[in-house]
Amino acid sequence: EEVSADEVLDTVQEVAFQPKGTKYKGIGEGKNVILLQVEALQNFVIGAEYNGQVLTPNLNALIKQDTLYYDRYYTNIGKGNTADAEFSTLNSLYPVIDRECYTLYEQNTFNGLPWLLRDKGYNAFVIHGYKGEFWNREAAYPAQGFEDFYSMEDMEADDIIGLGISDKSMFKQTIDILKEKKQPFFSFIITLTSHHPFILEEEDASLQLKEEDIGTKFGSYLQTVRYADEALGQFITDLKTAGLYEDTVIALYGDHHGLNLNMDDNAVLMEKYLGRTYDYDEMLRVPMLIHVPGSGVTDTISTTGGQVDFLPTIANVMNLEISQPYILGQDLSNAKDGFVAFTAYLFEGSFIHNEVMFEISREGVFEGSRAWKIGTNEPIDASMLEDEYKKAITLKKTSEDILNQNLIQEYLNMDTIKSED
Ligand code: GP9
Repeated sequence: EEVSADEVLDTVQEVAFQPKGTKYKGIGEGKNVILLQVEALQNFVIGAEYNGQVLTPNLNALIKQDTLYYDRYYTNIGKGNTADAEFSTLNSLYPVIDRECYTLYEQNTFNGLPWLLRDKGYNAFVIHGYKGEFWNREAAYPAQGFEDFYSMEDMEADDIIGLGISDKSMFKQTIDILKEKKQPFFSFIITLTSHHPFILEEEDASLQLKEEDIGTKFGSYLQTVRYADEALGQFITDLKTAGLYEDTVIALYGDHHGLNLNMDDNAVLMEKYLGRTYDYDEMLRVPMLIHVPGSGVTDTISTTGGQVDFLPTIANVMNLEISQPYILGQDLSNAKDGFVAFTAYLFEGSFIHNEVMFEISREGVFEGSRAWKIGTNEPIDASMLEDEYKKAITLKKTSEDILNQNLIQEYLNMDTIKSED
């Protein structure tokens, strides 16, 4: 049965209120925005070494200066993997498990990050080195607010790795595109090379793998992460050379896991590497950072959050006003209580609340669920967490109501009528 728009709004205000506070508000205001979604980038590689080598030297350097680094950030994708990571990030809504949101809600009205920046005079476009039609991106991007989409068909396919154009070539071509753009711009860039099954030619692979890791998904994954990090490092250097760096906010996050704990020998190899059980909290944890050159602001923010929180978080940094109420995430720079609900890889009702992870039973019912403390894997009595479980279900259900009834459109229309009166 359909819930009324008022009821949905009441629920949103009950379960997803915005924190008060103005920390880091407007520190990036007016600058260009480059948003990088990095394929399969998990958080455990950040600041880490493997076999005596630093895995992500360029990301580490970026985090050290002028960067807000959110280190308890999780992917909350649905069926649409990479595309749902985009969708949730741009709109602060939860995806669904039936199909990618870009197809299900292609015709809906949205008012996410591209629209908010366009309201401020930005030009918003996407760059991605794979087929434009994949995940229905080409068709879905106009409603998302993007004015242009540079896909594989629009770029030079001069260096192909795996599915499409290599990150190094894509970034090189991106510089040429950015140089031509009127500023301020919002460039959403989706990388590709660290895509499963993580295959690189020998000349592109610069890590020295241990004998026992050669040919494993774990070892190959690390190789492609290192490649993506090198591509990113070169991109930042090239932005500086092009005179585009100083006036550009660079935000970055991972879309989803690379190493599924239920596949290959990932669980065993990751446990060996991490020195503790590789569980869902680590598998679903991705880095997120907002780099504001010249801001003098460097901080690690450990409030739990997910892609659903990105929009309010960047809106605070860029001083953007979100004028419609259907926002299910919160500004992580000012929030104290962090919560994220999961849709894929775990059954609905699973969540992380601050330092506790809850996994609903494999039958999808509350009884028989498990919970543990993040970081130590110490078991926690899951039967105590029914309220949070209900909140996870409500958040998911509310997102579906908003999307199925196209409520953002209804709200924006109402608003236009009001202002015309
Ligand atoms: C393809 C890329 C990968 O365009 O974004 O998507 P995935 O298979 O990871 O969902």
